[in-house]
Amino acid sequence: MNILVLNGPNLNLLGTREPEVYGHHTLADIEAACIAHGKTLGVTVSCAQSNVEGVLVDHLHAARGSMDGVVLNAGAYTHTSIALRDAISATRLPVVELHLSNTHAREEFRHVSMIAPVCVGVILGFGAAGYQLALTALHWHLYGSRS
Ligand code: CA2
Repeated sequence: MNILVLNGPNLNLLGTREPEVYGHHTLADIEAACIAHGKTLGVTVSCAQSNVEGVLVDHLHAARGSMDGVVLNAGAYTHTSIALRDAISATRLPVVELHLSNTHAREEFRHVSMIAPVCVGVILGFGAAGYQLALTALHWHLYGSRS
């Protein structure tokens, strides 16, 4: 099984600023932990990050045919991007929406997700551990009923 962990804008800055909101882990730490957790699940994890909306769309398109599912932290594009929503629908892959912070406990504009309706589920508020939770959830979604 192949899973893409895709991160959106500004998440390359993790660990450098706002640790009270996003924690102390860098994106490299999180990606390494995802790959290691994937091994315990028997999953090959690939990671990508972009600050550019269209590049994220391209990653989703490329995932079709090569990946079994996607863990997506779309960052602020979560709240604005119909293009990402359409790309998720187009891939027909199961996508888990993921956020480090509890977006519902923050500003009102973060309470809205354009992508949640086309994702299989949402995990938020558990910091970096959320990525492992999302991988486990996606593994369960794909194979849980068979194992
Ligand atoms: O909580 C999350 O994971 C978010 O997706 C993070 C986004 C935010 O726009 C979403 O509402 C919730 C922002 C990521 C910004 O990351 C930074 C990391 C370090 C320093 C500054 C920003």
